[in-house]
Amino acid sequence: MKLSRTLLAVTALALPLCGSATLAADKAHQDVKKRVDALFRHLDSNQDGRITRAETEAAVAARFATADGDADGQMNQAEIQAMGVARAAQIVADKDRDRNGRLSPEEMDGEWAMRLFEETDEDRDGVITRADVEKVVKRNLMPQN
Ligand SMILES: [Ca+2]
Ligand SMILES: [Ca+2]
Ligand SMILES: [Ca+2]
Repeated sequence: MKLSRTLLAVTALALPLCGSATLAADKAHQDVKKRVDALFRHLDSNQDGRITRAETEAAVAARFATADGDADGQMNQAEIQAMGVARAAQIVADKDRDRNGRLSPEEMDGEWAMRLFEETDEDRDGVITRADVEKVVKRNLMPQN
C-alpha cells in the first residue's frame, strides 16, 4: 500500500492521473509506457535515461513552487488536490508532522523523493532506471501480470 501510494504521488507530480487498473492488457501496456515516458520527461532533466535523487528533488521543488497557489511555501489540501492527487486529505493527514494542516516542502517532498528511491530503486544503486520504474508501475497497474 505504501509503495502504491508513493508511486501514485510521484506520478501525479509529473502528469494528471488518467486511466485505471481495469484497462485491457494491451492498453495497460501503453499506459505503463506513457506513465514511464512522462515521468522520465519530467524528472530526467539531463536526459541520460536515468533519474537520480538530485533530479527528482529539483523537479519536485519546481513542481511544488508551481502548485503552491497561495504562495505561502506550504501545500494545503486544495493545492494537493489541484495537482490531480486523489487522496489529498489522506496524504496531508499522513505527512503533516507539525499538525498545521499544511505540508512544508520538507514534510512532502523529502518524503516523496526519499521513498521514490528507497522503494523504486530496488537494486540500491542510487539511480532509477527505466527498468526500475517500469517494474513498479506495472506491478501497480497490473498486479496479476
Ligand atoms: Ca538523468
Ligand atoms: Ca500553499
Ligand atoms: Ca505541516
